Amino acid sequence: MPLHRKSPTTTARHLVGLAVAPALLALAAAGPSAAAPPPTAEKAQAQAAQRHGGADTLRRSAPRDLVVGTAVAGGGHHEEQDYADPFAYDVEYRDRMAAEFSSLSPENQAKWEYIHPRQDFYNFYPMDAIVRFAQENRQVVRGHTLLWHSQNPEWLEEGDFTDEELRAILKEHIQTVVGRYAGRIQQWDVANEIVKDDGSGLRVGPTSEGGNIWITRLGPGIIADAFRWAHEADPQAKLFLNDYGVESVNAKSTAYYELVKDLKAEGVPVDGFAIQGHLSTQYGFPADLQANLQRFDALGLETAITELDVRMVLPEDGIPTSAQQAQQADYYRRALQACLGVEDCDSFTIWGFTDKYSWVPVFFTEEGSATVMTADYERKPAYHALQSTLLDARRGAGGR
Ligand code: 9MR
Repeated sequence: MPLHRKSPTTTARHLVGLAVAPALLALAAAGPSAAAPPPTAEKAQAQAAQRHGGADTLRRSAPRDLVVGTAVAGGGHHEEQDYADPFAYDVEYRDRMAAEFSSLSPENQAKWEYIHPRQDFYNFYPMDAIVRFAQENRQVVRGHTLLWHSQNPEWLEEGDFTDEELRAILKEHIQTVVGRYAGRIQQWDVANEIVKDDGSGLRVGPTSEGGNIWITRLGPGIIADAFRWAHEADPQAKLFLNDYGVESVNAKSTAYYELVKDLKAEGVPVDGFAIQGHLSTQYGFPADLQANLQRFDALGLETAITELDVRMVLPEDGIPTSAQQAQQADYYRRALQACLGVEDCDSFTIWGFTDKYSWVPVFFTEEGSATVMTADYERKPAYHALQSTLLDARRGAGGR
């Protein structure tokens, strides 16, 4: 499969079509030392790049029309671990994140329970810090997430609200959060994981059983409203549906395919379909990933890989064998190739880049080693697989 991306003509069209802060995207692609950053950021960048491999990074290896992202560790499972908030306190982590990536996704910091912990109070501090860091380091940001069944605050789930009140609460939240970061977010995961795992329909049901409170109480029309409100609050941001288990052409991804067609037919401002990509080497690689992305691309949507990691069942000593490492590298490479092979797949994000902070061992007791760097930031074969694939694409595309 040629790893090349688009002809110069389509690229130009494509970039023009990117209403989302094109200046931001160009800067992110150019890397940390492009243009003139503020002096302090420039100095910090240079030092970080010096310490961690200079130009030898993922963002510097990528074709210019692809951003390479990571989740920014903080909140969620991190709060139960024996370390301080990684993003706030781990300097080496921050340096490497600046040097390696051109896109950042708040892992938990923009979820309802963090950013809106009480009905009358928003805690913007952690998300503000991420957005500021991204600006200083010439990175774009993916917002995550606005309408989800999980990580909602107690006041919301336990509250005694009428349907009308709930609708007003969602609208106010979206307008407030999206509005606050307007112009500074490249893509928003507006609706996250809204389809049932078996693809049989939307997540309607009690919240205790994974039901989506918004869709259950307000009906499926609330999805279109959420996209409309987000678009009003930030017309530049690209608005996405995002889910796991939709890597292949299967019942769940097909449910999204049908949903997107309906939303587009109604004129709803949905711009993209994102595949999370939480993979495990104990299952086969989803060989039809590119074909699946392609069918959404053919509907006129942007696509993205938003949360890639590749976990594995570890041997007793906890150290992956070289065969396991090679298999993991192969999965990372193929996931990236699938995105590179689809014209409007412009955003490729891994869900954390070091095992030091990965969510995987916390949620899957037997599995681990899911990211591209060890806990000591050593680059694994998976890192090199990503880097060489990016470089191939860059060269194949005439230096883009
Ligand atoms: O990585 C996140 C972890 O820190 C949280 O504890 C967890 C709680 O559900 O959510 C993790 O992130 C999820 C993401 O928001 C949506 N897709 C699945 C991710 C992994 O569970």
